[in-house]
Amino acid sequence: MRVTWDVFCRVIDNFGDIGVTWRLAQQLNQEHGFAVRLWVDDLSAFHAICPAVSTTTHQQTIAGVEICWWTANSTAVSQQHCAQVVIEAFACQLPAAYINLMRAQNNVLWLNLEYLTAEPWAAECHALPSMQGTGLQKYFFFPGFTEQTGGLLREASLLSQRDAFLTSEVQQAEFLASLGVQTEPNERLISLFAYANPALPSWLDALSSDICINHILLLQGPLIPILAEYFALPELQQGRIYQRGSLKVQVLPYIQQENFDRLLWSCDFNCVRGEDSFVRAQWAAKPFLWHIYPQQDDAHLDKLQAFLSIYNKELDEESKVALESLCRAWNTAGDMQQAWQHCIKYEKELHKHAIGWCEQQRKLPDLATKLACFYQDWL
Ligand code: TRH
Repeated sequence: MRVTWDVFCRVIDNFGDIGVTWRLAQQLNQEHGFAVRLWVDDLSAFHAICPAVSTTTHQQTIAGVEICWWTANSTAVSQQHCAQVVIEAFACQLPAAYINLMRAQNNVLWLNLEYLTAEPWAAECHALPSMQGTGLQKYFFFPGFTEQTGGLLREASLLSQRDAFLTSEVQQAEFLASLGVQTEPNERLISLFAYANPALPSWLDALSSDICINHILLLQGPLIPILAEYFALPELQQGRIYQRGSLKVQVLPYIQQENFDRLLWSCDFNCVRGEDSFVRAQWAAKPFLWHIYPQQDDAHLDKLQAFLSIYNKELDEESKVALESLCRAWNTAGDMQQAWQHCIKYEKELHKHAIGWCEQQRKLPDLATKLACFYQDWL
């Protein structure tokens, strides 16, 4: 009998919650042989990144994972048996009826998968149990960048797939053509995925007065109206190229999550956000700029600094200062024009560094493997 895992996901906003849990569910099934159910309360967000998902079906199986629609008034959860391992993603709060099933079963491993942070306290809290009012224990599982944390999501074949893709010009050209993208020699290809960002226009000014062409591939999201305003247009059409000086902008459609990596691999520079795309940019091993999810009281700025402190450790002083200024400008509505012009001088160093960081991180066990080992040890 296969060990059963239930992963619960509430889509708070955006795609990160489903993005992370969907990758994790597939990996637990495909690489570790577990029978995995993924409970999701919002199938439309899921459908946007995985078009095979039907938004009206209560139970469906995709890529070996049973997907269950978790609705507020649905009794589906309470009618089912509970799994041997239960992952509550990002403190999404399990239904009371399900917790009762866990109590009745009496030998269930209950884990809360936390948000990713490089702050040192994550390692201190990782894998700690906490007694719940119900008498059950819940363990806190922190993804992270060190041996002392729960690792990062990384499929076993991800980096070999990346390397094969990058050595095949045909594959790269076919992939970009499938998105309607044609590139000219010597263009800098930039993916752009971020929250509404007041620093964007000053960066666009810098890109438009550059000596090389900067071709932005703009992902779906709140930057589209900001770009439309920049070009003084009511809206931007998908696929069309908008140009100002050395800046070219092209809006992409939603990309299937499995192709999201190919997009990052194809670009020379990636702007990512949140949690999942942020991690994927690190596996792409290209220079990147992170727009961190904004939190109250600017708590995210500590999180940003904690990451930069470990990411930049091996970077030479000049590139480090330049990259940190750029990241701060991007995340604090600063002047991107100056910060970019300075930082891009170190493009080669930053690329080399991104490769080194990726090599360093790949030596650590990935999140799904760490979870599977944790379960084995718990038994
Ligand atoms: O969407 P996000 O902003 O998610 C955020 C963060 O996870 C944040 O920490 C959390 O608190 C908040 O959600 C609720 O960014 P993130 O994490 O990069 O997730 C985006 C996912 O969407 C990622 O898996 C890539 C995927 N995606 C596609 O597959 N295709 C697309 O076209 C787009 C735009 C996104």
